[in-house]
Amino acid sequence: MHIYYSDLAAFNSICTVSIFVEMDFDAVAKYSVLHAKPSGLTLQYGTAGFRTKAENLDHVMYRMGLLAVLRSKQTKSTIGVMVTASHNPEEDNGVKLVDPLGEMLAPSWEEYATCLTNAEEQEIQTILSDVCQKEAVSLHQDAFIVIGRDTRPSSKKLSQAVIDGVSVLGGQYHDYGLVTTPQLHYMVCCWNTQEHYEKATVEAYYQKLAKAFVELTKQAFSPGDSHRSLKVDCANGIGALKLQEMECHLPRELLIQMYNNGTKGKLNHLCGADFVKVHQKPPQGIEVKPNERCCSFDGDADRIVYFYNDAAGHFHLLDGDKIATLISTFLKELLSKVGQTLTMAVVQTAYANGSSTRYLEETMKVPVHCVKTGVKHLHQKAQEFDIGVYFEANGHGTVLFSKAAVEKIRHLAKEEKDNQKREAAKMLENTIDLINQTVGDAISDLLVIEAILALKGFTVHHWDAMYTDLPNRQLKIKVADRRVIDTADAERRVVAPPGLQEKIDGLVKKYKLSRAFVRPSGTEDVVRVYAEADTQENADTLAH
Ligand code: 16G
Ligand code: MG
Repeated sequence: MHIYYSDLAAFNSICTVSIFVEMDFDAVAKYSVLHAKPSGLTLQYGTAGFRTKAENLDHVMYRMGLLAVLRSKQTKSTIGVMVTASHNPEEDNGVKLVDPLGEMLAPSWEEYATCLTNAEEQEIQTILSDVCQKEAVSLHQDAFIVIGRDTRPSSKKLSQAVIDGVSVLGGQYHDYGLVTTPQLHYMVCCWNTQEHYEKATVEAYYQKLAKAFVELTKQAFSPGDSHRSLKVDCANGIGALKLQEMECHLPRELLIQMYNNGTKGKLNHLCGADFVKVHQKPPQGIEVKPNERCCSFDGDADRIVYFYNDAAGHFHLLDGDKIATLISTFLKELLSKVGQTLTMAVVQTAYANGSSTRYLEETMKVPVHCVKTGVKHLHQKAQEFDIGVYFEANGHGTVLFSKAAVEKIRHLAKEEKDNQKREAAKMLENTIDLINQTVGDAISDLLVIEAILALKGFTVHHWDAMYTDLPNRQLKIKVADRRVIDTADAERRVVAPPGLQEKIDGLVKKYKLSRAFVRPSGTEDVVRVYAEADTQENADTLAH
């Protein structure tokens, strides 16, 4: 692994011998001018970091480079900076910081990020000093930052601005260049927990996943079997490049055909997981034959949804809820074979289809918890269990295994005398190795899902038939100030403005199997509406 120093780092060592002891504010100021903030612009570190038009982000990137160095010094760990705007249009971009174990940035630091981003140039110094003081950042401590970016035309230049910020504070860095968001999260975790994870290279990531996939599916594929083929819509994004690299390591029994690989279409335009989920139809650029299993990644490959058209030409979506159900059913079956009483739960948000919740609780007898929208909330809740399966309906999710559960499973996979139990434990062990536990990962999730379907001998139709989604509708509405809406109970109830919840309750009562909520978006200046009911017509009317 090489560590790169930019010319700025060299500049620092010449200009300020004392860089590791105190901040070189002259250099910070000099480079702040080169990464000037457009006047009057205010941004907020939201659910998934900063996101806006790429042309307004140069100063944000530079300042996030600065902040990443302080966070790295404070945590005495490697910190990640990912340049991406996920499923947003190509003209947008964004950035988020990744904390030591590959998780989202701590909330108090989100506030510093917002404050630093909106500061005028002459205030930067004070804010940096304040953060150091409040968080007891030791400037003597070394800082190491890993950086990644998606395929947007603006990403390369913006990640250079991050590097400027890192270097001006004397931080060292490694630029992974083009990677998926979950790959960068995984790399951060590798750097900080080297005894548990493989080497912090993208190649090692492929090898680890491929090995686990081959081991897990050993019994599923027999020689002479026909291929299991899967069509993947890569949203014209980074997922195409990285899935292609992954594919070289996979067994030939799994035939992956990639579409929207970025050579023709525009990123996220009429394709990708968000498009498919929101519009409930197949993406452009892919020919969907009846009953063919297809899936869509989003622009930075941290979400995946499956879909197919049935023989009558009807579109079927298998979203994050269906994925959570498939995975948790599989895990529960293995756990009962192993004969272990490990706690397992599924974590969802208010967007989870009512049918999925009912199926999990009533048929599968798996406890379900509902939390606020946003990966960090799901991740946190899932950590409370030996096995926490979390998915947002939009297709972002993963499975977390507690340290104790991993140890127990690995021990059984080696030492258990009963053949059947040992084999089940081995399958659990391979599932642990196949899943990216740092964050939702489209490539890793795809492999987990394909392995389970192959092992169960399931077609996409079998999987879909586990339960039937209630018809639902999502709308977004522009209002003067979305912040007047305040919610409680994991966003399922409105507490302000007064009277609104009563009105919603009154409407919901008019329909069967109905449910509805409104919440202010954390990523766009809109209010979101969700409604479900017994028929599509009723769900639509209720939402409107
Ligand atoms: C972000 C979140 C996603 C959430 C979505 C909600 C992360 C990494 N991503 O994309 O989890 O579902 O925002 O957006 O946290 P909204 O608040 O605009 O509905
Ligand atoms: Mg994404």
